[in-house]
Amino acid sequence: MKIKTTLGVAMLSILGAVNGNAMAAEKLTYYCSAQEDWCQLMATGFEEATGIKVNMTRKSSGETLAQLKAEASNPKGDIWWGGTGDPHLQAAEEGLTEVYESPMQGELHPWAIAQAESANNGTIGIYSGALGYGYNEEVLKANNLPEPACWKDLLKPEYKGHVQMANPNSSGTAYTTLATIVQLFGEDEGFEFMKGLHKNINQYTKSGSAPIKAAARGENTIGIVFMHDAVKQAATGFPIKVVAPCEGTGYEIGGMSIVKGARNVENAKKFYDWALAADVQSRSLEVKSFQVMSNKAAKSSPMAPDLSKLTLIDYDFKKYGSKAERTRLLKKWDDEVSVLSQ
Ligand code: S7P
Repeated sequence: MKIKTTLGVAMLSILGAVNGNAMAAEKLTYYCSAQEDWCQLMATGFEEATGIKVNMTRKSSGETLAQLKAEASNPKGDIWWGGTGDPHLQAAEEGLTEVYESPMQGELHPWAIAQAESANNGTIGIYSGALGYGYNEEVLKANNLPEPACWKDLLKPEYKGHVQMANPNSSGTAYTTLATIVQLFGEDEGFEFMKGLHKNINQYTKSGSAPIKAAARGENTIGIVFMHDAVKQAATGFPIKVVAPCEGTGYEIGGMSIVKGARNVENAKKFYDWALAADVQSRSLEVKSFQVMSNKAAKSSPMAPDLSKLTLIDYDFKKYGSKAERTRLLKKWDDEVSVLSQ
Protein backbone atom coordinates (compact mmCIF):
# COMPACT_ATOMS: atom_id res chain seq x y z
CA MET A 1 0.00 0.00 0.00
CA LYS A 2 2.80 2.37 1.05
CA ILE A 3 4.79 1.49 -2.08
CA LYS A 4 1.72 2.13 -4.22
CA THR A 5 1.18 5.57 -2.61
CA THR A 6 4.83 6.58 -3.00
CA LEU A 7 4.77 5.44 -6.59
CA GLY A 8 1.56 7.34 -7.18
CA VAL A 9 3.04 10.52 -5.74
CA ALA A 10 6.19 10.05 -7.83
CA MET A 11 4.11 9.52 -10.99
CA LEU A 12 2.07 12.59 -10.22
CA SER A 13 5.12 14.74 -9.73
CA ILE A 14 6.69 13.43 -12.96
CA LEU A 15 3.46 14.18 -14.81
CA GLY A 16 3.33 17.58 -13.12
CA ALA A 17 6.90 18.34 -14.13
CA VAL A 18 6.29 17.25 -17.74
CA ASN A 19 3.08 19.23 -17.85
CA GLY A 20 4.76 22.18 -16.14
CA ASN A 21 7.59 22.19 -18.66
CA ALA A 22 5.15 21.98 -21.54
CA MET A 23 3.24 24.92 -20.09
CA ALA A 24 6.48 26.85 -19.48
CA ALA A 25 7.37 26.39 -23.16
CA GLU A 26 4.03 27.80 -24.30
CA LYS A 27 4.61 31.40 -23.43
CA LEU A 28 6.43 34.39 -24.82
CA THR A 29 7.70 37.52 -23.09
CA TYR A 30 7.27 40.23 -25.67
CA TYR A 31 8.84 43.69 -25.52
CA CYS A 32 7.15 46.11 -27.89
CA SER A 33 8.27 49.59 -28.95
CA ALA A 34 5.63 50.47 -31.55
CA GLN A 35 2.31 52.17 -30.77
CA GLU A 36 0.38 50.56 -27.91
CA ASP A 37 -2.62 49.55 -30.07
CA TRP A 38 -0.40 47.89 -32.66
CA CYS A 39 1.64 46.15 -29.94
CA GLN A 40 -1.60 44.78 -28.50
CA LEU A 41 -2.89 43.65 -31.88
CA MET A 42 0.33 41.71 -32.49
CA ALA A 43 0.13 40.10 -29.04
CA THR A 44 -3.45 38.90 -29.43
CA GLY A 45 -2.89 37.95 -33.09
CA PHE A 46 0.03 35.70 -32.13
CA GLU A 47 -1.87 34.16 -29.23
CA GLU A 48 -4.79 33.37 -31.55
CA ALA A 49 -2.52 31.96 -34.26
CA THR A 50 -0.43 29.73 -32.00
CA GLY A 51 -2.06 29.33 -28.60
CA ILE A 52 1.17 30.64 -27.05
CA LYS A 53 0.46 32.97 -24.13
CA VAL A 54 2.01 36.40 -24.64
CA ASN A 55 3.16 38.62 -21.80
CA MET A 56 3.66 42.10 -23.25
CA THR A 57 5.50 45.21 -22.06
CA ARG A 58 5.35 48.43 -24.12
CA LYS A 59 8.28 50.84 -23.81
CA SER A 60 10.00 53.33 -26.10
CA SER A 61 12.96 52.14 -28.18
CA GLY A 62 15.78 53.66 -26.06
CA GLU A 63 14.10 52.50 -22.87
CA THR A 64 13.83 48.92 -24.14
CA LEU A 65 17.50 48.91 -25.09
CA ALA A 66 18.31 50.08 -21.54
CA GLN A 67 16.13 47.27 -20.16
CA LEU A 68 17.89 44.63 -22.30
CA LYS A 69 21.24 45.88 -20.99
CA ALA A 70 20.03 45.84 -17.40
CA GLU A 71 18.70 42.29 -17.79
CA ALA A 72 21.65 40.95 -19.82
CA SER A 73 22.94 38.64 -17.07
CA ASN A 74 19.44 37.29 -16.42
CA PRO A 75 17.33 37.86 -19.55
CA LYS A 76 13.60 38.12 -18.99
CA GLY A 77 12.42 39.08 -22.47
CA ASP A 78 12.15 36.75 -25.48
CA ILE A 79 11.37 39.00 -28.43
CA TRP A 80 11.65 42.75 -29.05
CA TRP A 81 9.34 43.91 -31.82
CA GLY A 82 9.02 47.44 -33.17
CA GLY A 83 10.81 50.67 -32.48
CA THR A 84 13.44 52.39 -34.55
CA GLY A 85 16.24 50.25 -35.96
CA ASP A 86 19.19 52.17 -34.45
CA PRO A 87 18.82 50.79 -30.89
CA HIS A 88 18.13 47.30 -32.29
CA LEU A 89 21.44 47.56 -34.20
CA GLN A 90 23.21 48.73 -31.06
CA ALA A 91 21.69 45.83 -29.11
CA ALA A 92 22.99 43.40 -31.75
CA GLU A 93 26.46 44.98 -31.64
CA GLU A 94 26.48 44.64 -27.85
CA GLY A 95 25.61 40.93 -28.06
CA LEU A 96 22.17 41.44 -26.54
CA THR A 97 20.33 39.71 -29.39
CA GLU A 98 20.28 36.18 -30.81
CA VAL A 99 21.48 35.51 -34.34
CA TYR A 100 18.59 34.14 -36.38
CA GLU A 101 18.11 33.83 -40.13
CA SER A 102 14.41 33.61 -40.82
CA PRO A 103 13.09 31.48 -43.70
CA MET A 104 10.85 34.49 -44.43
CA GLN A 105 13.78 36.64 -45.58
CA GLY A 106 13.05 35.87 -49.26
CA GLU A 107 9.71 37.72 -49.00
CA LEU A 108 11.22 40.96 -47.72
CA HIS A 109 12.31 44.27 -49.28
CA PRO A 110 16.11 44.63 -49.68
CA TRP A 111 16.24 47.41 -47.03
CA ALA A 112 14.89 45.00 -44.41
CA ILE A 113 17.50 42.38 -45.28
CA ALA A 114 20.26 45.02 -45.38
CA GLN A 115 19.47 45.79 -41.74
CA ALA A 116 19.84 42.08 -40.90
CA GLU A 117 23.07 41.80 -42.88
CA SER A 118 24.67 44.76 -41.17
CA ALA A 119 23.97 43.07 -37.81
CA ASN A 120 24.95 39.53 -38.90
CA ASN A 121 21.29 38.54 -38.51
CA GLY A 122 21.11 39.90 -34.97
CA THR A 123 18.08 42.00 -35.98
CA ILE A 124 15.86 42.59 -39.03
CA GLY A 125 13.79 45.36 -40.60
CA ILE A 126 10.03 45.15 -40.18
CA TYR A 127 8.86 48.53 -41.52
CA SER A 128 10.08 51.85 -42.77
CA GLY A 129 8.85 55.41 -42.31
CA ALA A 130 10.01 58.98 -42.83
CA LEU A 131 10.55 61.60 -40.16
CA GLY A 132 8.80 64.95 -40.32
CA TYR A 133 6.38 66.88 -38.21
CA GLY A 134 2.72 67.66 -37.87
CA TYR A 135 0.79 70.60 -36.53
CA ASN A 136 -2.70 71.32 -35.29
CA GLU A 137 -4.16 73.68 -37.90
CA GLU A 138 -6.72 75.12 -35.49
CA VAL A 139 -4.21 75.85 -32.73
CA LEU A 140 -1.81 77.35 -35.28
CA LYS A 141 -4.54 79.66 -36.58
CA ALA A 142 -5.73 80.60 -33.10
CA ASN A 143 -2.18 81.71 -32.31
CA ASN A 144 -1.80 83.60 -35.62
CA LEU A 145 1.22 81.51 -36.54
CA PRO A 146 2.46 80.98 -40.11
CA GLU A 147 2.38 77.47 -41.59
CA PRO A 148 5.82 75.88 -41.18
CA ALA A 149 7.19 73.92 -44.14
CA CYS A 150 10.89 73.39 -43.43
CA TRP A 151 13.06 72.19 -40.54
CA LYS A 152 14.55 75.67 -40.23
CA ASP A 153 11.10 77.25 -39.91
CA LEU A 154 10.90 75.61 -36.49
CA LEU A 155 13.70 77.89 -35.25
CA LYS A 156 11.64 81.06 -35.74
CA PRO A 157 11.04 82.93 -32.47
CA GLU A 158 7.27 83.02 -33.05
CA TYR A 159 7.13 79.26 -32.45
CA LYS A 160 8.56 79.61 -28.92
CA GLY A 161 6.67 77.22 -26.65
CA HIS A 162 4.81 75.69 -29.60
CA VAL A 163 7.13 72.81 -30.55
CA GLN A 164 7.37 69.44 -28.85
CA MET A 165 9.64 66.47 -29.42
CA ALA A 166 10.68 63.48 -27.36
CA ASN A 167 13.92 63.03 -25.46
CA PRO A 168 16.40 61.20 -27.75
CA ASN A 169 17.68 59.12 -24.83
CA SER A 170 14.35 57.38 -24.30
CA SER A 171 12.83 57.75 -27.74
CA GLY A 172 13.89 56.20 -31.03
CA THR A 173 11.91 58.85 -32.90
CA ALA A 174 13.83 61.65 -31.21
CA TYR A 175 17.19 59.93 -31.72
CA THR A 176 16.27 59.61 -35.41
CA THR A 177 15.57 63.36 -35.36
CA LEU A 178 18.98 64.13 -33.85
CA ALA A 179 20.81 61.81 -36.25
CA THR A 180 18.81 63.16 -39.21
CA ILE A 181 19.62 66.79 -38.42
CA VAL A 182 23.33 65.95 -38.01
CA GLN A 183 23.38 64.10 -41.35
CA LEU A 184 21.34 66.76 -43.14
CA PHE A 185 23.19 69.88 -41.96
CA GLY A 186 26.56 68.49 -40.77
CA GLU A 187 27.47 68.06 -37.10
CA ASP A 188 28.36 71.66 -36.19
CA GLU A 189 25.39 73.26 -37.93
CA GLY A 190 23.18 70.37 -36.80
CA PHE A 191 23.96 70.99 -33.13
CA GLU A 192 23.41 74.72 -33.61
CA PHE A 193 20.02 73.77 -35.05
CA MET A 194 19.23 71.57 -32.02
CA LYS A 195 20.22 74.43 -29.68
CA GLY A 196 17.99 76.87 -31.57
CA LEU A 197 15.14 74.37 -31.58
CA HIS A 198 15.57 73.88 -27.81
CA LYS A 199 14.52 77.52 -27.31
CA ASN A 200 11.13 76.75 -28.88
CA ILE A 201 10.52 73.36 -27.22
CA ASN A 202 7.74 73.32 -24.63
CA GLN A 203 8.48 69.76 -23.42
CA TYR A 204 10.69 66.76 -24.17
CA THR A 205 8.40 63.76 -23.81
CA LYS A 206 9.45 60.18 -23.06
CA SER A 207 7.60 58.62 -25.98
CA GLY A 208 8.23 59.58 -29.61
CA SER A 209 4.61 59.88 -30.72
CA ALA A 210 3.41 61.80 -27.62
CA PRO A 211 4.04 65.27 -29.22
CA ILE A 212 1.59 64.65 -32.06
CA LYS A 213 -0.98 63.06 -29.74
CA ALA A 214 -0.76 66.23 -27.61
CA ALA A 215 -1.17 68.36 -30.75
CA ALA A 216 -4.21 66.30 -31.76
CA ARG A 217 -5.81 67.08 -28.37
CA GLY A 218 -4.98 70.79 -28.78
CA GLU A 219 -2.43 70.69 -25.93
CA ASN A 220 0.52 71.38 -28.23
CA THR A 221 0.93 73.05 -31.64
CA ILE A 222 3.75 71.29 -33.56
CA GLY A 223 5.03 67.76 -32.90
CA ILE A 224 8.26 66.40 -34.42
CA VAL A 225 7.41 62.77 -35.15
CA PHE A 226 7.42 60.17 -37.88
CA MET A 227 5.09 61.35 -40.63
CA HIS A 228 3.01 58.14 -40.34
CA ASP A 229 2.33 58.93 -36.68
CA ALA A 230 0.99 62.36 -37.71
CA VAL A 231 -1.11 60.76 -40.50
CA LYS A 232 -2.60 58.41 -37.89
CA GLN A 233 -3.93 61.39 -35.92
CA ALA A 234 -5.30 63.02 -39.09
CA ALA A 235 -6.93 59.72 -40.11
CA THR A 236 -8.54 59.53 -36.68
CA GLY A 237 -10.21 62.87 -37.40
CA PHE A 238 -8.00 65.41 -35.65
CA PRO A 239 -7.06 68.67 -37.45
CA ILE A 240 -3.45 67.63 -38.00
CA LYS A 241 -1.49 68.72 -41.07
CA VAL A 242 1.51 66.54 -41.94
CA VAL A 243 4.76 68.15 -43.11
CA ALA A 244 7.63 66.66 -45.11
CA PRO A 245 10.33 69.26 -44.37
CA CYS A 246 11.51 71.16 -47.46
CA GLU A 247 15.24 70.48 -46.87
CA GLY A 248 14.67 66.71 -47.00
CA THR A 249 14.49 64.29 -44.12
CA GLY A 250 15.68 61.07 -42.53
CA TYR A 251 13.82 57.85 -42.03
CA GLU A 252 13.73 54.77 -39.86
CA ILE A 253 13.83 51.06 -40.50
CA GLY A 254 11.84 49.65 -37.61
CA GLY A 255 13.43 46.60 -36.02
CA MET A 256 12.73 43.19 -34.53
CA SER A 257 15.25 41.15 -32.52
CA ILE A 258 15.32 37.97 -30.45
CA VAL A 259 16.70 38.56 -26.97
CA LYS A 260 20.04 36.83 -26.30
CA GLY A 261 19.50 33.98 -23.86
CA ALA A 262 15.71 34.10 -24.34
CA ARG A 263 14.04 31.54 -22.08
CA ASN A 264 11.44 30.77 -24.76
CA VAL A 265 13.69 31.03 -27.77
CA GLU A 266 11.70 28.62 -29.98
CA ASN A 267 8.55 30.65 -29.39
CA ALA A 268 10.50 33.83 -30.13
CA LYS A 269 11.53 32.34 -33.50
CA LYS A 270 7.89 31.41 -34.19
CA PHE A 271 6.86 35.01 -33.46
CA TYR A 272 9.72 36.33 -35.63
CA ASP A 273 8.66 34.29 -38.67
CA TRP A 274 4.96 34.98 -38.10
CA ALA A 275 5.56 38.75 -37.79
CA LEU A 276 7.29 38.83 -41.17
CA ALA A 277 4.30 37.30 -43.02
CA ALA A 278 2.36 39.53 -45.44
CA ASP A 279 -1.07 38.91 -43.90
CA VAL A 280 0.19 39.72 -40.40
CA GLN A 281 1.94 42.90 -41.56
CA SER A 282 -1.16 43.99 -43.51
CA ARG A 283 -3.04 44.08 -40.20
CA SER A 284 -1.09 47.27 -39.34
CA LEU A 285 -3.78 49.13 -41.27
CA GLU A 286 -6.42 48.00 -38.74
CA VAL A 287 -4.77 50.29 -36.18
CA LYS A 288 -3.95 53.05 -38.68
CA SER A 289 -0.23 52.34 -38.64
CA PHE A 290 0.89 53.66 -42.00
CA GLN A 291 4.52 52.53 -42.22
CA VAL A 292 5.81 50.77 -45.33
CA MET A 293 5.92 47.13 -44.25
CA SER A 294 8.96 44.95 -44.95
CA ASN A 295 7.09 42.05 -46.62
CA LYS A 296 6.78 42.98 -50.31
CA ALA A 297 3.24 41.55 -50.47
CA ALA A 298 1.89 43.41 -47.40
CA LYS A 299 -0.98 45.81 -48.09
CA SER A 300 -0.47 49.56 -47.90
CA SER A 301 -2.93 52.43 -47.60
CA PRO A 302 -3.35 55.40 -49.96
CA MET A 303 -3.08 57.52 -46.78
CA ALA A 304 0.46 56.27 -46.09
CA PRO A 305 3.27 58.77 -46.82
CA ASP A 306 4.79 57.86 -50.19
CA LEU A 307 8.49 57.55 -49.43
CA SER A 308 9.40 57.51 -53.13
CA LYS A 309 8.05 61.08 -53.44
CA LEU A 310 10.05 62.44 -50.49
CA THR A 311 13.58 63.82 -50.46
CA LEU A 312 15.24 61.33 -48.16
CA ILE A 313 18.81 61.52 -46.92
CA ASP A 314 21.02 58.46 -47.33
CA TYR A 315 20.63 57.61 -43.62
CA ASP A 316 23.73 55.78 -42.43
CA PHE A 317 22.15 53.09 -40.23
CA LYS A 318 25.44 51.29 -39.65
CA LYS A 319 27.09 54.43 -38.24
CA TYR A 320 24.16 55.96 -36.33
CA GLY A 321 23.07 52.58 -34.99
CA SER A 322 26.56 51.85 -33.63
CA LYS A 323 27.14 51.97 -29.89
CA ALA A 324 29.99 54.47 -30.22
CA GLU A 325 28.14 56.99 -32.37
CA ARG A 326 24.78 56.71 -30.64
CA THR A 327 26.38 57.07 -27.19
CA ARG A 328 28.53 59.99 -28.35
CA LEU A 329 25.66 61.92 -29.96
CA LEU A 330 23.33 61.39 -27.01
CA LYS A 331 26.01 62.57 -24.56
CA LYS A 332 26.70 65.62 -26.69
CA TRP A 333 22.98 66.42 -26.80
CA ASP A 334 22.76 65.98 -23.00
CA ASP A 335 25.84 68.14 -22.38
CA GLU A 336 25.32 70.87 -24.96
CA VAL A 337 21.60 71.12 -25.69
CA SER A 338 19.35 69.82 -22.91
CA VAL A 339 21.20 71.84 -20.24
CA LEU A 340 20.62 75.19 -21.97
CA SER A 341 18.08 77.51 -20.45
CA GLN A 342 15.07 78.35 -22.56
O1 S7P B 1 4.65 52.68 -34.21
C1 S7P B 1 4.94 54.01 -34.45
C2 S7P B 1 6.37 54.35 -34.24
O2 S7P B 1 6.58 55.72 -34.46
O3 S7P B 1 6.80 54.04 -32.94
C3 S7P B 1 8.14 53.67 -32.98
C4 S7P B 1 8.83 54.53 -32.07
O4 S7P B 1 10.21 54.39 -32.04
C5 S7P B 1 8.34 54.23 -30.66
O5 S7P B 1 8.36 55.27 -29.95
P1 S7P B 1 9.70 55.95 -29.38
O6 S7P B 1 10.07 57.06 -30.33
O7 S7P B 1 9.14 56.49 -28.12
O8 S7P B 1 10.81 54.99 -29.21
C6 S7P B 1 8.60 53.76 -34.41
O9 S7P B 1 9.52 52.81 -34.77
C7 S7P B 1 7.31 53.57 -35.12
O10 S7P B 1 7.29 53.94 -36.44
